[in-house]
Amino acid sequence: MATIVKAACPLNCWDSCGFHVTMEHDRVVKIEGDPDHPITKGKICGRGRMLETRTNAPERLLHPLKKVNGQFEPISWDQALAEIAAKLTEIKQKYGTTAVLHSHDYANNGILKNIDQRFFNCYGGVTELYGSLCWGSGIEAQKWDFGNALSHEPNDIYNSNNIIIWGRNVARTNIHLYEKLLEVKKRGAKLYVIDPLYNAVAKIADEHITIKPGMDGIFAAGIIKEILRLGLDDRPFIEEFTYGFTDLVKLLDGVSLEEISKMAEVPTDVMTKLAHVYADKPTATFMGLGLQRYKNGGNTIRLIDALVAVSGNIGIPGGGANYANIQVGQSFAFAELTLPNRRKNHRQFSIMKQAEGILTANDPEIKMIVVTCGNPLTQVPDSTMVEKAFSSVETLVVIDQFMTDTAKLADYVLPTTTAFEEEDVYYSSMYHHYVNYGPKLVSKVPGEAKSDLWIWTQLATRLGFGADFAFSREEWLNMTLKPLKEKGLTLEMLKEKGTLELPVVKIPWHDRKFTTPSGKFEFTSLFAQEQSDSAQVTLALPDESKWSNPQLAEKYPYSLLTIHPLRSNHSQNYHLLSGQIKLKVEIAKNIAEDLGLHDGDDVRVWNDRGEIKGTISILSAAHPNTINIDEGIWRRFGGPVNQLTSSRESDNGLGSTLYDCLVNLEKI
Ligand SMILES: Nc1nc2c(c(=O)[nH]1)N[C@H]1C(S)=C(S)[C@@H](COP(=O)(O)OP(=O)(O)OC[C@H]3O[C@@H](n4cnc5c(=O)[nH]c(N)nc54)[C@H](O)[C@@H]3O)O[C@H]1N2
Ligand SMILES: Nc1nc2c(c(=O)[nH]1)N[C@H]1C(S)=C(S)[C@@H](COP(=O)(O)OP(=O)(O)OC[C@H]3O[C@@H](n4cnc5c(=O)[nH]c(N)nc54)[C@H](O)[C@@H]3O)O[C@H]1N2
Ligand code: SF4
Ligand SMILES: [Mo]
Repeated sequence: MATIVKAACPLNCWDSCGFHVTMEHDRVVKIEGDPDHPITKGKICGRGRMLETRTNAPERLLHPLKKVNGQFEPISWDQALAEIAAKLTEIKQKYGTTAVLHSHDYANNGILKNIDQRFFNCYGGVTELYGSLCWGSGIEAQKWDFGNALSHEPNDIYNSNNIIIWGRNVARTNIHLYEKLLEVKKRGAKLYVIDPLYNAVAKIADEHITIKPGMDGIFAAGIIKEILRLGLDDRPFIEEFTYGFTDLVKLLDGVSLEEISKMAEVPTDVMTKLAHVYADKPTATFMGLGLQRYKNGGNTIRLIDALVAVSGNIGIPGGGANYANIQVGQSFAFAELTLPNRRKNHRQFSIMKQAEGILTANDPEIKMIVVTCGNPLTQVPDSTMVEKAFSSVETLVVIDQFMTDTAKLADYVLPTTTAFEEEDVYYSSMYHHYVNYGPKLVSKVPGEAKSDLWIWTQLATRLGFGADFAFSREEWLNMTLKPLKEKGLTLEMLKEKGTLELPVVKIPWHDRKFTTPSGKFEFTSLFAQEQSDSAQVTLALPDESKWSNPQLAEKYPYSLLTIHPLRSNHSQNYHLLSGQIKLKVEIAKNIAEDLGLHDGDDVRVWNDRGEIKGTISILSAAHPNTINIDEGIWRRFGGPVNQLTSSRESDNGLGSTLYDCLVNLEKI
């Protein structure tokens, strides 16, 4: 008999949806939205629904595997754990614990997925990754400007006169914001989309502004210039609650609107128009993560923040510089779970440059890599280098559900459970402020798959710190939810309702108490000044553009974006999609005209880092000289696109430059 149970989406996504899962004979048969979820209200996307396929897929990894003479052989858990534990012990004795690299990413938003960090801290501290391929530059930028990266609660959008969607592909990546946009538009709010691609949200906009990739900071500077020229700025806010305004004015005086227009490839009157839009308060700005994956990513977000500040749209209902909502993640006691003070040694590589780190590390060299919740062979930039690095170490251990490109390289592959096969609590610090409960729904998991938590507990026991892992799931969760309990929110309440509203600030900075060193919004960052000399916001450029590197732009005239796929969360679904998967190279109309290309033509896309082959699809309204190839595609389907991308870090060192990428293209 079928039953319907509440559960939650585990995927790394803005929306963090509530689910209704239909169960039959201990099997997940269907996934739908939970109509009672206050934000997601019964609507979910195809990636969520496909978790049923992921769970029941015949391609699931069923047994621990060991590579012997280049071939995988199934082995028992006992053997796998004993051999991995023995290696970890030997490495610790011979080289020290930092000879182990823990490579991880964001594949699953479960709180208990962080237990791997507890393991490595108790082991003694390994080489960890810092920064983020995803959102690192922008978060750091907002820390400098405001003191934290906070967003308005989703329903505050009903207070906005105007909404600017700035480089966020909401119809694809943040579907509940898209739903809200449809609603507020009906109520009369105006919608502006700034994006090089004419994506599905641009289609419903009152105006779509196409821009040269990577030029948004400069473009924001142009809008600020117009606001100031027209006297549309919020002078009382600037005078009382900001620091460093004269530095900003000096910066803007050094560049003309015409120069900005030429570089951003947007007409000057668009900047004038947007100056009026920002002054017609409240105007809400929703930044995406795409626009900060450039060398100048931090400065881009800082200039957009500055625009929101100068126009007086900070701390007011319906306004905001909405980028991430870090206060959601900050609601939990992660240090209790991960025990950072247990590590004795520590070394860090940036997540972007993990391959370089592996290849050049000495004292000690990297002897072992353990991959959890990540697929670096497809997702990390400069994949040729990543493959070289990951192939170079003595022992590579990958914990995954499927035989990914990364898993194929491994010496040991450990099969893990999917979301419905274990209990966890899911949250996302990207959009809304609700935390969801995910019960264990399937009692008999396929093959010998085990949860990540079980694997770490077993290894801890074998390495002599099992006592640090002697807790039940309930105890682990209570440990991490302790700060909520103090506010009257318990795990029992969460289990009962399926979701809980976190006690976070709904209109950030409404009290004008910024958590920067000056207590003000900082156009010039005192926090950054303490760390480096990059305190002042600048009109920084991407690394790969005709303005910053004309020779390169001559050789590689097209900007390559590699945005997130519609039907997969990154690399997670490609192998499960029906039909033949073809690598689609989407190109702006002018490229097709210049090169005489037509839909369906086969092309080669290349730069100094690598090449990719695929099939042309012409985008009639994309910004000239722009190309897109969706990211995440596996090697066997023609990927990964990261063969073309650069591992450089962004200006503030914490973000990627995945979209800061020039290429050339030819018909084959
Ligand atoms: N379907 C789907 N949804 C997802 C994911 C997925 O893989 N698939 N992944 C989830 C994750 S982890 C994340 S981080 C989010 C990301 O969510 P988004 O930020 O929405 O997604 P991205 O694909 O990173 O890029 C979004 C947009 O940025 C635009 N863009 C790129 N460069 C520039 C630029 O220089 N200027 C401007 N103005 N726009 C630019 C692109 O054209 C694209 O429309 O999505 C989440 N949701
Ligand atoms: N070119 C380009 N590259 C990009 C991006 C881009 O826009 N363009 N986007 C970047 C962004 S925003 C992000 S967030 C990263 C994402 O990068 P990743 O997090 O590495 O990508 P995913 O494909 O989501 O997941 C990686 C693997 O985790 C496995 N997995 C899923 N659940 C679990 C689990 O519970 N336990 C374990 N052990 N494994 C699990 C999946 O099967 C999958 O193989 O990619 C980045 N890379
Ligand atoms: S992937 Fe995102 S939108 Fe889709 S079901 Fe999961 S949380 Fe919701
Ligand atoms: Mo991401």
